[in-house]
Amino acid sequence: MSNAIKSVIVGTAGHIDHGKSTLIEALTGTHPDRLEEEKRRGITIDLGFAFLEEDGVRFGFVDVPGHERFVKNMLAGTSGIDLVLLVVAADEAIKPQTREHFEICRLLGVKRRVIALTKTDLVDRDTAALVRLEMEEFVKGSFLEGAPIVAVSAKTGEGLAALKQALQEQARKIAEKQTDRYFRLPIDRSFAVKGFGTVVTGTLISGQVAAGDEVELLPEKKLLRVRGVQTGGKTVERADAGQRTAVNLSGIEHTAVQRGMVIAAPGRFAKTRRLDARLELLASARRLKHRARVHFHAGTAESVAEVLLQEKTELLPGESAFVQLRLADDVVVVRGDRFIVRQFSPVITIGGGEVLDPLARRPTRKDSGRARFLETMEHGSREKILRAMVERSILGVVREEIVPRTGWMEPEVQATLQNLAKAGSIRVVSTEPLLLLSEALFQEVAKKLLARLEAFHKENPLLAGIPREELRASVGRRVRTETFRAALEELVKQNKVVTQGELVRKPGTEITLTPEEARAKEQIEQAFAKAGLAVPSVKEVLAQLAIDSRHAEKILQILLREKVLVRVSPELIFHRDALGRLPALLQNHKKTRGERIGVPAFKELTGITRKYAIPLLEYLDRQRLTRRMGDERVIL
Ligand SMILES: Nc1nc2c(ncn2[C@@H]2O[C@H](COP(=O)(O)OP(=O)(O)OP(=O)(O)O)[C@@H](O)[C@H]2O)c(=O)[nH]1
Ligand SMILES: [Mg+2]
Repeated sequence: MSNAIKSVIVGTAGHIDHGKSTLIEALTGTHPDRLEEEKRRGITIDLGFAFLEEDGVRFGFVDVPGHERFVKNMLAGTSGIDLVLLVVAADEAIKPQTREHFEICRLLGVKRRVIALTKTDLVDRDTAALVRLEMEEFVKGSFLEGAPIVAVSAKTGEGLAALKQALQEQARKIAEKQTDRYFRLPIDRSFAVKGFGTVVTGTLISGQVAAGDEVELLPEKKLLRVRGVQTGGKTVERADAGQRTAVNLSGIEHTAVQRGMVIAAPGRFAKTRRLDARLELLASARRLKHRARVHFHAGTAESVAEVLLQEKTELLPGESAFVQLRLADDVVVVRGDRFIVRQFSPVITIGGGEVLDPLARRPTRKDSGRARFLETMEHGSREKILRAMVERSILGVVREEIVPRTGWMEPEVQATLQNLAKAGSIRVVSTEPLLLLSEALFQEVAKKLLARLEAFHKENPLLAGIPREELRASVGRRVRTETFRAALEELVKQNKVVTQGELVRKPGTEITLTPEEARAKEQIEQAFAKAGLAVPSVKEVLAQLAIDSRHAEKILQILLREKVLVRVSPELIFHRDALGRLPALLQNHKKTRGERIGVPAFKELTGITRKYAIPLLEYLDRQRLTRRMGDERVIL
C-alpha cells in the first residue's frame, strides 16, 4: 500500500542567528517563522515548518529556535526527527548552542546528519576552510563524525544544490518506518481552523492515523474522533509514521489541547509520573546529586523531575547510571523513548537518556534485584523482559500494563507469553482477564493454602472443612482472588485438596461422627428448632446430652459453621428457621401498622420476652433489616 514517496523529517539545529530559518526558506521557498514577534525581532521563538518534495523524497522540515531561552521549544521539535541539519555560520563558527544542540541530537539518538556551513558569502575562502577544519575537529569521535559538511550561502544560493544532494543521500539511508506499530503522535501545536475546528500537529512517531479513527488524548484519557488528516499541507486519507501530520479532531476545543499531550491508539499507552531510565550526564555538566531537581523533556512534553539515584549519592560528569525520575506532571512515554534533562537553574542541558520502564515502582532499600531488572529492560530479549516483569510482581502482571510498559504489539505479547509458559517459568493464572505470576510465587501460594488447611484440620478435628472465604482471607490481600482460585484448582487437580460446596478440606479427613455424636447433633438442632424464638440457654441444651461437654461444644461449633444455628449474641443461639421467619413478620407489621416498631410492639409481634427481644433487635440492626432510631426501630 505504501506509495513510492519516502517521508523524512529534518530538524535544524544551531546557534542563534546562524541562518537556520533563512536556509530553510532558500531550500523550500517557505520562511518557517510564523509569529508576529518572530518577524519583528528577526529571531525564531517557536517551531516552524516547511516542506520540500524532490526525487521521491518528501522532506518535512522542523525549524527550531537557536536562542538559549527557547531551547525547550527546540526540544519539542527535535524529538521525532530522522535527520539533523546542523547549521554553523562561517563568520561565527562554533557557539554555545551549536554545542548544546549537538549534544541534544546525540542524546536523542538522531542517526543521520548534515552540517551546513552557511553565510559563506560573508567570509573569504581561508576563513571558510578554517571553520570547516574546526567543525571536523569538533565532531571527531561523535555521531557527527563523517557527516557531510556543505558550504552554502542562503544569500547567493551557492552550495544549495550540493546541500540538497547531501540531504538526499542521507534520506536514502533512512530505513522505512514501521507503520504497523500502535499509533502515537506527540502534539506540538493546537489551533482552530474556521469551518473545521480543532487541529493538532506533530511528528507522527509511530503507526498510522486516518479520518474516522478513534484516538485517545493523553494524559487526559479522552476518546476523540479524527475528522481529517493532512501531511505536508495536503489532505490525505491516512498519515504514516515519519510524517509531519495535522489531525482535525472533533469533540474538543483547541484550547483544551496543549503541546506535550499525545494522541494515540486508544488503551495502548499510559500516563506516568514515575519512570526508570538510563541517564547519561554530560561531561560538561556539574555533578548531579541524589534527589536533584531537573527539567525533563520527552517527545513534546516537559516536566520538572526529581532524579533518584541508586546506591549512589551523586552522578559524576560523563557518567551514566540507572535512575528513577519522579515527575511533577503526567507524561506519556514507552520503553526505548529518549529524553533530555536540563539543570534546574540556570537552565542548561546536562544530560539525557532512555526510558527503560515507564511504569516504575517506588524504589526501596530492600529491592536488591532492581539493577538486574533494569539491565534486562535495557538489553534483554522479549522473553527475558516479560519474565523479569512477572518475577518482580507480587500481585502479578495484567494485560493492561504490558503494552504500555513495553510498546509491544498484541501479537508480540502473545508470542512471548507462549514461549514463556512453555518454558514453565511463568504461570498464566487466568487468561480472561490476563494475569501472569511467577511460577515460584504461584507454588508458594499453593503451599501456603495447604499449610493453612492442615493447621485448620488440626485445630478443628470435628469440622468438615474450612469455608472457602476463610481460607481466601487467611492468605491475605497480596494474593489476588484469581490467584487464590487457580492455586486451589491446582491443588484439587493434584488431589491434595477436596472442595465440597463452600467448604475446602484435605482428602481423607471426612469427619465421621460416632453414633452418639450424631445423635447429640440431632438433639441440639432439635432443641433449638423446637424453641422457636424463645431459645433455651446453650448450657442447658448441652447438659442434656449423653456425651462430654468438650465434644458437645465441638458439635455445637459444627452446627454454627454449617449455619444451621446462628449466634445472635454471646449468650443466645437461634435456629436458622426461627430467624428466617422474622423478615416476613416485620414486613407484615410495616404494611399494617407502619414502618416504626418499638420494643413492646416487637415483643408482641414475636411473642418473646425482653431478654430475647433486645439482642434480636440488635441482630436485626446488624443485618440491616431494621435501623435504630431512639427507642424505636425503622423497618427497612
Ligand atoms: N549574508 C548572509 N546572511 C545570512 C545568510 N543566512 C542568513 N543570513 C542572515 O542572518 C540573520 C539570521 O538568520 P536567521 O535565518 O534568522 O537565523 P536563525 O539561525 O534562524 O536564527 P534563530 O532562529 O533566531 O536561531 C538574518 O538577518 C539573515 O538574513 C547567508 O547565507 N548570508
Ligand atoms: Mg530561525
